[in-house]
Amino acid sequence: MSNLNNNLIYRFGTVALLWAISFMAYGQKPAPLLQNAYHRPSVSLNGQWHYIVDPYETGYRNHRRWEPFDEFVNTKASAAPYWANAKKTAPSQRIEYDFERSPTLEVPGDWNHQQDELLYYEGTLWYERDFSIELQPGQRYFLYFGAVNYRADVYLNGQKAGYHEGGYSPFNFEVTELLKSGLNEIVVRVDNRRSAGRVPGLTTDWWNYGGITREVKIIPVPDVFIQDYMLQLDPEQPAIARGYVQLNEAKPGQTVTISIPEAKLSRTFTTDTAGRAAIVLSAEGLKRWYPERPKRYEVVLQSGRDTLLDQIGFRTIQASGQDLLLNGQPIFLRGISLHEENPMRGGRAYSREDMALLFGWARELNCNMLRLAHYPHNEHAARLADELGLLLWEEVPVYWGINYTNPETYAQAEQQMQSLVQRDKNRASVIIWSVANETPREDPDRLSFLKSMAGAVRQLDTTRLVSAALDRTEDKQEKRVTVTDPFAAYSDMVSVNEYIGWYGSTPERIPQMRWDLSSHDKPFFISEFGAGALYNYRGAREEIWTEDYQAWMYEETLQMLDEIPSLRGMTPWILVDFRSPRRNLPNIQDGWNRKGLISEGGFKKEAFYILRDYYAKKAAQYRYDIKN
Ligand code: GCB
Repeated sequence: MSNLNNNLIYRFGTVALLWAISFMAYGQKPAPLLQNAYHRPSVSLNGQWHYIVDPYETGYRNHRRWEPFDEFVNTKASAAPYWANAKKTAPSQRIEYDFERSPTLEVPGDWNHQQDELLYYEGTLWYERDFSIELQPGQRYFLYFGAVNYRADVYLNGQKAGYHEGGYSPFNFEVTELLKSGLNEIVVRVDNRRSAGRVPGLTTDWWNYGGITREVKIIPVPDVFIQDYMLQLDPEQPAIARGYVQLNEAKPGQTVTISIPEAKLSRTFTTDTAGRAAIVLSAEGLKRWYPERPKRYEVVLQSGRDTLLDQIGFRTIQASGQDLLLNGQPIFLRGISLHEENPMRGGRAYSREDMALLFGWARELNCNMLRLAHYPHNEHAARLADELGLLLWEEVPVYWGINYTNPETYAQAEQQMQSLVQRDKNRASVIIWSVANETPREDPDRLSFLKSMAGAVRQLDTTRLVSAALDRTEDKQEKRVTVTDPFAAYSDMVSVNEYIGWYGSTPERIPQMRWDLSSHDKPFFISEFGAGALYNYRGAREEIWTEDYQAWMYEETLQMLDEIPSLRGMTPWILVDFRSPRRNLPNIQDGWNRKGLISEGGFKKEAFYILRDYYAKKAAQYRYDIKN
C-alpha cells in the first residue's frame, strides 16, 4: 500500500476515533431529574466561584476551526480548554488563564448585577471552584443545579459531567464516577447568548440575566432510590388521592411505604417490573388546601434505604362550563403577574426571602393568585405559595416569535415544560400550566407546536388546567373584541392579554368596547392588561407615563371586564417595574418596563390601590365555605 493510502487510513481512523470519543464526552445530557431534590440532604456548592469572561470562547474552541475542544482535545494532555483548570508547574510554561487569580462571583446570582461591566453581557463566562467531600460507600452522587441561563457545560475534575440547555430549568448529572473523597474541582461554562433556535428566542421584554442563577449542590442517594413520585387528589373522585412512586431501577417486588402521620395514614405498595408502584390512598379524612387555609401534610415516602419527606396540600381544580372550581366550589382568581426579579437588591430573584418580598406585596393587593411570567421561577416560589395559600399559573418561555418549525426548538420547549411539571407537580398552589405567551395565531406551525405542548403536559398531569396567554381580536370599526385564536379550543381556560387603551388606543376607548365570547363555553381569564407609569410622576390623566394615566386605565378596564359574564380572574401586568433592554425612553423608562403597580424602589403607585379595592370586592362576591 502506498504511503499516501496508509496516511489516509491512518487519518480516517484517527478522525473516527476522535469522533467516537467526542461523542462520549460531548453528548452527555442530564440524568432524570430527582423528585423533591429540595428536601434531600445535600452538600451546598453555593458561595464564591472564580470566573473568567470569555466572549471569544478562547477556552472552549479551537481558534482556527472553531470546533469545541470537547470534540477533540484530551484534557490531560492540553491546558488550552479552561476546564482543564491548568496550573503553571514550570517557569517557562505558558498558560493564558488562571482561575485562582481571577475574581469571584456569588452563586446563586446573575452576573449582570454583580459587576457593572457585565450588566449587558451576553456570551460565555466560566465559573470555577474547589470543594471537599467525603464519599460514603454504597452511595450514589448527583450534581444538581436549580438553573443556569442558558447553556451549561459542566466539568468535574477535568472530565465532562454533561451539558444542559434551558435557562430556567433544574437539572442534575450523576457524578458518582467523577467525584473523589477530598478536594474536587468543578468548572462550568455558561453561555447566555440569545439565538433563534432557543426558547425563548431572539427577543424578550425582560432582562437576559446570565450565570448560575440558582443553587448548586451535591445530593447523595442510596443505590436504589426514589426517583420520582406524584400524589394528588383525583379530581373526579376527590375522596381518593392517587399517584405513583417510581424507583430508579426497574426492580419488581420492592416495597414502598407512604405515610401521612398526622392523618394516621400509612400504606405499603409493591413495585411492578418497571420499578413503579401505583398509589391509592383514602383522602376522606384529609383537610383540603385552600388559599384561606393552606393546610399541608407531612408525607413520608420510604423504600429500602431511601426515605424522603415532603409537604403536600390536597385540593382539586377543575373547569366546569364557565366556572373554575376549587375543591368543587366556584372561585375568582384575584391575580397579578410577576417576573422573577428582586428590584430592591437588583437582579434575578432566587431565594425564599426574595419570593417572600414579592408575595408579601401580592397579599397586600388582596391577591389569591399569581402568574409566574414568562418562564419557570425558582422552586421557593411554589413552595412558599403552598405555604401562604397563593394559587399559581406557571409558564415556559414559548414567547412571541420563537421558531415554530424547528424540531430542536420544539424538543427544547417540551423539555422545559417537562422539567417544570416534574419539579412542581406535587404543589397544591400550582393550578395552571401555561404552554405559551402571545404567539402568532395566524401561524399553523405555531398551532401544531402548542397543541403538541398541551398534549405533552396532559400526559404528565391530568389534575391541573392547561392554558396559554393568547392575543385578543379587535374589530376596530365595530368596537367588538373576540378571541379567534384557534388554540382556545385546546385550552381549559381561555386566557388573553388585553391592553385596550395602551397598545393601539387610549383609555377613552375602553368603555366603548363590547366583548363577545359566545363561542367559548369556558372560564375566561385576562392574563395581562396594563399601562406604563413612572412612580411619583403626576399630571392630567391624559398625560401618558403619569400614575394618573395608569390609574385611569385600571379604573376603566376593571369596569369593562366586570361586565364579562364568564370572567373568572385576571393577572394584570405587573406587580413591580422590571428591567427590559427594550424600554429606552430617557427619564421615564431608562431600561425599565414601567407597568408595575410598585416601582423598582418598592413604592406603590396609585393603581395599586385601585386594584386592591377591586379585589376586596371580588373576594366578598366569591365567598365559599371551607367545608373539609
Ligand atoms: C405583553 C407581554 C409581556 C410584556 C408586556 C408589555 O403582552 O406578554 O411580556 O412585557 O406585554 O409590557 O408590553
